[in-house]
Amino acid sequence: MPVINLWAKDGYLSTPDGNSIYFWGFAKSESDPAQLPGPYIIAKQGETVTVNLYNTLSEPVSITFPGQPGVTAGGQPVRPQYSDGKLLSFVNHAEPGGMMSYNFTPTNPGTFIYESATNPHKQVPMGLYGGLVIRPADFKPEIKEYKTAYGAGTNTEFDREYLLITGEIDPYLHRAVENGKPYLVSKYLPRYWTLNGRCAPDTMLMDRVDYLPHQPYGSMVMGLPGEKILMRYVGAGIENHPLHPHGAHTRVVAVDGRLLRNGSIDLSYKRFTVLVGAGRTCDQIYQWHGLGYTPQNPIPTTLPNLRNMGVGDAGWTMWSGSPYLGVKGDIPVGVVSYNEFGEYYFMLHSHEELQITNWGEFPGGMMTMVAIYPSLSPDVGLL
Ligand SMILES: [Cu+2]
Repeated sequence: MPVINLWAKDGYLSTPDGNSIYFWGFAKSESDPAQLPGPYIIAKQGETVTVNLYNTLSEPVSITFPGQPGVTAGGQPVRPQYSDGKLLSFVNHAEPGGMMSYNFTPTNPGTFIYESATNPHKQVPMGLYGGLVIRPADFKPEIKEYKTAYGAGTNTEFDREYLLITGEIDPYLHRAVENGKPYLVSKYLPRYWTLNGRCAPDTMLMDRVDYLPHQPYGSMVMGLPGEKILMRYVGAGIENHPLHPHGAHTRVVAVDGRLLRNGSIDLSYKRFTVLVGAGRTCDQIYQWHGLGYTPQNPIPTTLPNLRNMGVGDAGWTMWSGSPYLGVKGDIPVGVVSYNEFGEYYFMLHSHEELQITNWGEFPGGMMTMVAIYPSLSPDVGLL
């Protein structure tokens, strides 16, 4: 039975334009830093989960688990909390300095969110949210037919998986909270848009880089040609985000943790852009095949001329010097190629274009890359 401890704390986020932003987040322990998003919770269908919330913030905090039936707090069914006749929390909360213990037994596999249910218009955008993945009861990652998002026989097998959580930040409102002033949601105007708590280009950095102690999760999607890459989108902000990866459509297999299937009829569908709504989740399978790609016939492209190779004045390029996946070719003298393995990159981003800036500066914000490698360790892309 998994027992997860979450500590509600404050800290400072880092943005690629050099800003430092006060936020609230969940930490793994008393000594770990608050993080955005909170620690991923991975549990199994039918197995009871205990989440212990320790509140170090100056106001009450609670956690709700949308999509999970029968959640209890302190052993009783959760219920709204009032103070002087006013609603304080949608579920039982931990007082400042206090704790609250929640229990639930997931009945459905899928991708979900967990988030604050106390002043959620303020506490969720401040960062009190995280992703929750429920494995199907028959999940067995070492057997292909049983490494699925929704159970054997549901056409949701995957080779690798990534959790991509969207969010936005209004730095003025975060500063107001830092200074003990009211959070006026009517003035909400985000300037930063995040994937797994980071703005591009930080989204493409590895997990747990030292210089982003409060933002441990990267969102670089990596895979091999033809692999089934499961992308679990979670909309944690209060805005909607039209996301798409380039290179291939995705097949949407579930929405809000519910499989798109009616009995024996598979209702999954292919889309280029998927709207990740506030509070919603969406599971999709991405497969990159290329235009006629096979290992024997790598890619039938012609070499672009030098001007179109993305060779910059700074002496760097994302061009490997060859049109073939995994093959390196000649590049101009003095130019550094970042395609170390001859891999391909496809952008994955919000199509609401202000959202791919950092305070108006492009590129940034809600953007990352899908990298298709010629070979890759099977350990990459596991939650
Ligand atoms: Cu695009």
